[in-house]
Amino acid sequence: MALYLGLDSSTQSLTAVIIEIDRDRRRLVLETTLGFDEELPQYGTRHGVLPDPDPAVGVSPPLMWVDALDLMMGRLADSGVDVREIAAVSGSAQQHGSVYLDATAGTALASLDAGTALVDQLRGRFSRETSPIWMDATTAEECAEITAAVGGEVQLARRTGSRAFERFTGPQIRKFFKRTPSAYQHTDRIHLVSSFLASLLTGRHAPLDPGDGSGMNLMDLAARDWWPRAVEATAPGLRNKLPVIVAPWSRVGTLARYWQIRYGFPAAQVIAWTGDNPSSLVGAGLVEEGRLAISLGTSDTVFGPMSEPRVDESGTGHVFGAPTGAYMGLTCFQNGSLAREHVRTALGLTWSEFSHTLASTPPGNGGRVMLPWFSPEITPPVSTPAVHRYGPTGDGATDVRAVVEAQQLSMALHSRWMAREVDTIHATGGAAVNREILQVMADVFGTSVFQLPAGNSAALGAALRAAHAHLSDADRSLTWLDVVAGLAKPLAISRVDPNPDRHAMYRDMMPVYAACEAHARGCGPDPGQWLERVARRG
Ligand code: XUL
Repeated sequence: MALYLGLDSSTQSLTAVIIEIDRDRRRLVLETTLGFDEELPQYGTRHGVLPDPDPAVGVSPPLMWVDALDLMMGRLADSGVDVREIAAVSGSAQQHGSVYLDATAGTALASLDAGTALVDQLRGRFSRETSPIWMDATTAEECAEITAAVGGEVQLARRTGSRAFERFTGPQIRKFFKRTPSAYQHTDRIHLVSSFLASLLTGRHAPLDPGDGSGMNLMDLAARDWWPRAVEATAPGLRNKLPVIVAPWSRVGTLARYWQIRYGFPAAQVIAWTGDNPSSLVGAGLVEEGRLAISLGTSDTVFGPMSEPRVDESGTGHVFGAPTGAYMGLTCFQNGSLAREHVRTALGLTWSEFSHTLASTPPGNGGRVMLPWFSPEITPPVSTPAVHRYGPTGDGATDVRAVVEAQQLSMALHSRWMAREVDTIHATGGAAVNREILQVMADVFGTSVFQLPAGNSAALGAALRAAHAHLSDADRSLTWLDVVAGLAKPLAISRVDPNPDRHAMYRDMMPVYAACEAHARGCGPDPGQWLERVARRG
């Protein structure tokens, strides 16, 4: 029997998935999640983020991720699963977030003492106590400076896969260097959350993979290595503080003696960690072009595999490296689950009442549109949070439909740059269990939508990537399709088909929705007359 462990450190929680892959057996053995706010309240986070009066600030305590990893590994050892059978481990983490370590951290990692909690051995070794994460939108100035220094937006997007984004690691590093030069000077290593957690597993500074590396505005997408011009434009001496970039299937070490002695894990191989979205690509079974995945998590993301990088020069989306060695396109929306939750709690509804309300309101919402920008939005770029409403006044029920329709219309509109015919969508993330939301998705996109068997496709993807790397050693002909078969296949019974009339209605509504977005952002006329037409049709 061979077991593979996948971990995913997301904004709000840490999930572990263990799978078994044998010649004639493949199964999900265990999936378990640890919520940061609930299980580690001493860090004072809300939804995994430190509260701040400025909605543009998004930072988390890196020690909380250390504590969570230790807690989770202990929990796995006590779960009844024979962890000694784990052959390989990999993981993923929220993208773009960065961890700043001083020069003592390398020695601490190399000499971890199994008798002392991990968190006590890492405390005091950070040159920056908090980590900026993907929800941070405070680096507009640094984005402009880096863009200008490398020769403009188009050049930056062509080279790195994305124009400058405020949450991307390069602009965040630049801001740290400008605001606190001595703390920057004192920084020996800057990790992504993914390579930081891999370092804790192996007991030495881990490299990072091109999938997560391409979310930094620092990596040359084609060369899969640092782009010197962007690195120099970001901060002095940065090259020496960055990890090396390795192929996504690389072994970056074995589980350190800390994990072996403290919890009884074997010296399993540790495979390079990546970002949650690249890992989800594998966990959603999307190892070849032709299908899209939509993840409904803290962020909502639309993504799909690309055999060749088709960079979005309009500046909406990103091209990242994929775990298969190819590429992936992605568009990210910040107002995902927290916006849905905002509407639900404001109305005092349970999730099942939320679904029921969605099902009982008319598609098109009688010409009501809401732009649910409860926090700053990434797509389209909105720096000051505000909820905009258009069309007739509604009640609570119309708000439920409005938030879901706006999210789906926005995803369909802003993923067009990926220029693909979509015939099937694989839905993942917490809200993918909600069939009423999947129905709106199917109707807006005009395609069938399937739900995936594992709740957390990033953690499942990590386990599958660990298996791929380990099994490829013995069988060089092993394909990615062989690896994901049976485990990352959508559930046939979960299929939701689009209704042709409703799809036609949403197609007509799309330009009206786009006009509302443009008006709310101060770059378009009042869409009132078009909304009246939608209302009459509904
Ligand atoms: C992707 C992004 C988010 C985070 C969330 O670009 O910013 O999806 O990865 O974990």
